[in-house]
Amino acid sequence: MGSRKSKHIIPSTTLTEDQIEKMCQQLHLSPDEIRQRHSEFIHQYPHGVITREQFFDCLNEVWPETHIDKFASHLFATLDQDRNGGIDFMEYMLLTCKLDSGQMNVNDDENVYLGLLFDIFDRNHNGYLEKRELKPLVESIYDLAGLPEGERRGVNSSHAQVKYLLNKLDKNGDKRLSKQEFLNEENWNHDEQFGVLFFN
Ligand SMILES: [Ca+2]
Ligand SMILES: [Ca+2]
Ligand SMILES: [Ca+2]
Repeated sequence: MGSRKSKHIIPSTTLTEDQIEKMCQQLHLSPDEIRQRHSEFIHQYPHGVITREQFFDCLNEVWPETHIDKFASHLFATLDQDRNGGIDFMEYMLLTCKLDSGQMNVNDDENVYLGLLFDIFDRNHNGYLEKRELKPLVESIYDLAGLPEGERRGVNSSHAQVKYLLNKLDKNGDKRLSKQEFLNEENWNHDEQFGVLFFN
């Protein structure tokens, strides 16, 4: 899994006026802000792209003690929208602007985090987290929280946790979680089982 090569990347280190205009509309930034962010990006990534390896290294720095591989793969796949194996400036900006401005219809950091998790794990982009999408979500949370494999059994197995999450969050009983159900903060704040993992 880790040996996938970044083969189809055509790095671009320049921005065209068309791209700037498009980004201004999409990201609600001024052309100057975009040029500034772009020059910072190129300073850090001179080839104009964040490779899979660089991305994993970066997350490893954030979570040095944990197994981030699965989570990093999901996050990378979400960010690499054109699936060319690298994160270009536009793809990078889509994420950072979302995080900066709380464009996920939420106001605080916890919810931006949840919103991002939702987007990452809604792999078929249908606006719902289904059972098969909740399992990798639970496993990634466990990885990030550093829960040892030996403790992921019984009530802590991913199967049991998916059931638990659905029981708790699926308010309309359709066996899947809408973004609204998933982002309902009330459900998380006082949750002893998952609240602790999510918000520590
Ligand atoms: Ca890409
Ligand atoms: Ca889905
Ligand atoms: Ca539901």
